[in-house]
Amino acid sequence: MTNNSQYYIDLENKYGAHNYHPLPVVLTKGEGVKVWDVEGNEYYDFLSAYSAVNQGHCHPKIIDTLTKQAQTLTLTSRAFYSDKLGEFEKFACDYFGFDKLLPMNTGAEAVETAIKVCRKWAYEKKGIAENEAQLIVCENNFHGRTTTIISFSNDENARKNFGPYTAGFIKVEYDNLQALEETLKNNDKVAGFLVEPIQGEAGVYVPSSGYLAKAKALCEKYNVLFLGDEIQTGVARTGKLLALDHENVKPDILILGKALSGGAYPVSAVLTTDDIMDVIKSGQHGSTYGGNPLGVAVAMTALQVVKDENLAENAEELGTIFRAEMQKLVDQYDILTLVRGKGLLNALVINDTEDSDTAWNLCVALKENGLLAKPTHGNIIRFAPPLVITKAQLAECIDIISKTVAAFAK
Ligand code: IF1
Repeated sequence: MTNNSQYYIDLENKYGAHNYHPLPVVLTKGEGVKVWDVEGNEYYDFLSAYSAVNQGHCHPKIIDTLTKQAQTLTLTSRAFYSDKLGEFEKFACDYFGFDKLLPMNTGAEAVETAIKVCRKWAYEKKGIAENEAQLIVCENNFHGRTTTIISFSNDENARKNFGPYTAGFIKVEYDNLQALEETLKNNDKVAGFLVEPIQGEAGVYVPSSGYLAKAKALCEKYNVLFLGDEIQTGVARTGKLLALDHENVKPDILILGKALSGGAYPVSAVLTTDDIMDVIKSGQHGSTYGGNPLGVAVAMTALQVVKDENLAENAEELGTIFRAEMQKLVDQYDILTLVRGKGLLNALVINDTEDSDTAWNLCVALKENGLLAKPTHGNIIRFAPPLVITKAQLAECIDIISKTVAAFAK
């Protein structure tokens, strides 16, 4: 044990795979919107573990449920029933308005589950010939890291030298209804359309107003399932319970992860109708830890907290303030190009070439000033604090960002 950050960084460098490039900060404690490093420095967390910690770090109610359930029963496997899983399934189905739920652990697993359900539906309900189903996905998507999911990524870094790739995916441009309709019209083998309501990894790219609703209508027209990946956008992040709620779109298959369990334990899920979920029979899909009592107990409390603390409303209100304040900076400083986002999922686009390290350097400077954020593709900084942030705290954070940008612009 030491309070020297470099010691922990060196350990990870020596013994860990080098599959990440973290900011040089070593965290040891979190509470609400704040985290602390091993040297005792305090920071506002403006990443929220990529929107998994919407309810704030170590939320007392979530940790209380976690602790109690951990002392009672943690894992049964699905070989037996538990007194928690059915309660969670009912709770989440009522909460999001679906008939049935299939629990998994990570986001990527839930995406895989949705793809499997969709393909099986295509063969058994839509009548597509075996092995011929196609899924439409969007360019610059991010849905996870499994071999199948990276097969339909166009991020070379995520994809290269991991082949051979899984077949059966067609890429269309995001936010382009014409491209979507062309593909649907010319291909009767399409089973589903998999889409992020806001593209996170691509740089918090918000599609044109009406895109998602019209895409859903096109899916209905061509008898294709609409698969909404709300792993990052869901559970109040964008100012509504689901980002699709902004356009009153109900996906045929809803994919959730991350904040579904408030950062305390990995829980993901796929929700859909009785008719669609009906294609999955005994032995055809599952996971040892999926739906375990500890995870589902935590998820129920995490969802309850979102309602009790009006996190969607808070995200909507504070997000509007945040973007207005960032817009002032954009107007004032050449170093910033624009701000965009919804609710408390926002991004500042830095005015520099894609391969410059300006966004990275700004994040290092923000860290020195007490705020943690991470650059994403193409010189963009994502800002996504826990949704429990107060107006006063947000004002402090805007101050930190303003000062940092001002010092940088000199
Ligand atoms: C990493 C990004 C965020 C997701 C959507 C599925 C998954 C994710 C829409 C898979 C995961 C993460 C994972 C994370 C970085 C991150 C991310 F920058 F890559 F895009 F959040 F913005 N669908 N997103 O965003 O979920 O299997 O990870 O639980 O470290 O790779 P997972």
